Amino acid sequence: MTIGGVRCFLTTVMLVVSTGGVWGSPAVATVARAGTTAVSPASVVPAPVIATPTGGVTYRITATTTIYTEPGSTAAADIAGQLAAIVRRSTGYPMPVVDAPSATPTDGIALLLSGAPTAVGGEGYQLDVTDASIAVRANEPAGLFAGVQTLRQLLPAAVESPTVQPGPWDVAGGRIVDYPRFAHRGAMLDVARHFLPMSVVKRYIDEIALYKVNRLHLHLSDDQGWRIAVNSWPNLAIYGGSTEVGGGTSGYYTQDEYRQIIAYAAARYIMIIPEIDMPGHTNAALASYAELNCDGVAPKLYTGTKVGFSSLCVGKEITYTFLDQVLGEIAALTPGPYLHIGGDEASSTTAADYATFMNRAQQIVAAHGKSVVGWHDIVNAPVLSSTVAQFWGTTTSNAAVATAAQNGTKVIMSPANHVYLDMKYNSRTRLGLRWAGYIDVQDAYGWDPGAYLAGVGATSVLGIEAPLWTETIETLADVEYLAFPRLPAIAELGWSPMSTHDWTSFNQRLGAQGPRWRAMGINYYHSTQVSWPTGS
Ligand code: TNX
Repeated sequence: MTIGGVRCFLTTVMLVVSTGGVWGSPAVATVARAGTTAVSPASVVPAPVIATPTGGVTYRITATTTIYTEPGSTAAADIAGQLAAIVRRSTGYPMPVVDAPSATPTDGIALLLSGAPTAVGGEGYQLDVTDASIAVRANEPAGLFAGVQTLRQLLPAAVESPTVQPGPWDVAGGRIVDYPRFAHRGAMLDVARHFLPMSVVKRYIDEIALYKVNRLHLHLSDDQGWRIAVNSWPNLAIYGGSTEVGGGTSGYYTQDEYRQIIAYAAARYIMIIPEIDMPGHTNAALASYAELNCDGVAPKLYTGTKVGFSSLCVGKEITYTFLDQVLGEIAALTPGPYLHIGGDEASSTTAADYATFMNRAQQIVAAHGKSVVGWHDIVNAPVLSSTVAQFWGTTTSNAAVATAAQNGTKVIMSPANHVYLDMKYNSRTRLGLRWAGYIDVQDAYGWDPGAYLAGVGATSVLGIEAPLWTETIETLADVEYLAFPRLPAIAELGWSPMSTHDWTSFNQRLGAQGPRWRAMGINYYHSTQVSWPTGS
C-alpha cells in the first residue's frame, strides 16, 4: 500500500505486533531490572506506525554527544533545548545544542526539518538510529517534537530521573516512521469543580505531551467556580471564583497566567481549548451578577455536586452582551481556532430556549473568529457547519449525533464509559465517581474511536479526548492517579493505526512505562491488568 509516495508497511506493522515477544517482552523485562538498558522500538506508547529494528546496532549517548538542530529554526532549537534539559539532568553530560553542520550529520543527535517522508504530514516524523548517530526528521516542528517524545521512550527509563544516574545511555538501532491517526488527541481538565493552580496544569501538560496528546481542553467555568479573569465582568473571577466543591480555598487564573499556560502548552505542541459552559452549569456567573438572572436575584455560591439546576436567562438581551464580552476577551487571549461553549445537561432550560440560545452563542463565537466545540447535546440545536460535537454518552448509538455527522458535523469521541478519567477503576478506588461504570485499563483501551458510534464513521471523527472532572480531585497526585495508566491507553487510540491494536502487546508496552513514571515521580495506579516489570 502506498500513501503519498511512501510504502506503508502494513505487513511490517503486523509483524511488529505478532513478534512482540521478540522485540517487546525481553526488552521490557531487562528495563525492569536495570532501568538503564536499551529499549526496543516495539516498547513505544503510542505504538508507531512502523518500527523496524536493526539487530545488533546500538547508539550510545556519551559525555561528548552533541544535539544538532535545523539551521535557522528557533522551533527546532527550542525542542532540542527541552530534550537536552531532560538528558542533562539524568546523565550529567553537557549535551550542547548547535546548528547542524550539514543535512546529514554523521554523529550526535540531529533534529532536522528536511528529509522526512511527505506521508508523515505535519505531526509525523522519521527516526533513524545507527551506531554513529540518531536523526529525527520531520516536515514541521510538531513532528520533531513528536519524534523527540519517541526518542525519550527509546532511552532507558532512568533518563527521566531528576538526578544523575549511572547509565549507560543506549538506544537500540532501527527506523521508526510514524504519524497520527486523528488530528485531535485531547485531554480535559476540569479546573472549575476544584481549582488546579497553574503549576499543576503545566505538569499535566508535560505528562500528556510524552504520549503525543496535542489538545488540552480547560473546563474554566461551572456551577461551583469561575476560573479565568474577565476584565469586562470582574466579579466572575473575584466572587464566582472564590469557592469550589466542598467550599475550600479556591482561585482563578489571571489573564497573564492563562497566557503563560497557552505558551507553555504551545512549546509542547499542545493547543489550549478554553470552555465556558453555558447555558447550564452557570451558577458561579449567576451568583456574581444579579442582572444575568431572569428574576434579577443572584443565587448563593454553590459548593455541592448536583448538575442541571442553573441557566443563563435566554430571554434577556444582557445575556448576549455578557456572552459577546466574555467570549470576546477569551477569543482574543486564545490563539487556537476553538472556543468550547459546553451546552451539556441544560435541564433547567427549555428545548426551545436551548435552541435560541445556542443559535446566538454560535453566531457570537463566529463573530470573534472562532469555531464552536460543544458537548454533543448541542446537536439538539441547529449547528453551524464549523461546530464540533463532543460525544460524552455511554451508548454506542445516538440518533441525533449520527444525523449531525451525516450532515457534516465533526465529532470528538469521549464516551464516558471508556475515557472519563474521573470514573473509578473499581469499587475499591478511593477517588472518582461511578455513574458511567468502573473503567480499568482494558476498558479504556478496548474500543475503536472510528467505528464506535453507529452512523459516525472514522471520517466524521476529528479525534478523541479524555476528560478529567474534578468533583473528587484536589491535588496533582489525585490527577495523576486517575490519568495513569488510562490516559496513555486513550492517547494510543488517538495516534496509532488500528492495525497495531492488540491488548497483549499494548499491555507489555504500557507496563514498560511504569519505571519511567517512577523516575518522573508520577503517582500512577498499579492496575492488576497491566504486566508491570518487577520493581515498578
Ligand atoms: C457529566 S460530561 C458532566 C459533568 C460532570 C461529569 C462527572 C458532561 C458534559 N457533564 O458536569 O462533572 O459528568 O463525571
